[in-house]
Amino acid sequence: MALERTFAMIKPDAVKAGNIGHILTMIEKERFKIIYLQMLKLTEKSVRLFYAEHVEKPFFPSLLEFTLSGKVVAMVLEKENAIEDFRKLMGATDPKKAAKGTIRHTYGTEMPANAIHGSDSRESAKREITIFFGEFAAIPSSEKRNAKEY
Ligand code: DGI
Repeated sequence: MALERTFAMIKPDAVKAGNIGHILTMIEKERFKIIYLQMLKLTEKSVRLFYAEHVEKPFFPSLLEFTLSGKVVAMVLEKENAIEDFRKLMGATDPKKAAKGTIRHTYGTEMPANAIHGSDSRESAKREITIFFGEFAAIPSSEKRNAKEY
């Protein structure tokens, strides 16, 4: 199976609770390679772009406030089948419904504070990686002649 990249983001609830290290450990234990990583505070404009599909939803104001409430850790992860495997490692959107052993079950609390984001398709992975790290970052190492990213 081909290498694939996904976009992941540790959300402000997990950053504030001191769980960056624990979450990175779970990610690395599952053999995802961290290709890019940046800690930053989002702006309202970037949240509206990132969550474009949700801006009209009733929960968007609370999602916006939550996402702006502190720093996040944005990452590009690489692995075979990365997108689907990372969704499994995250667990269901609502931490109360997420399976045991998943990141959201372990570190999420109550919606929208679910600790982690992960792209839900190839198309969204490319879009989200490009927003944070540029188009080059979305291309897997196996498709690059000179992969010097890690
Ligand atoms: O891809 P996911 O993060 O699992 O889920 P999503 O793309 O449907 O929603 C994006 C985020 O918006 C999600 O991580 C938490 C928040 N959210 C989604 N549905 C609800 C919600 N927040 C509240 N308060 N209520 C919702 O129904």
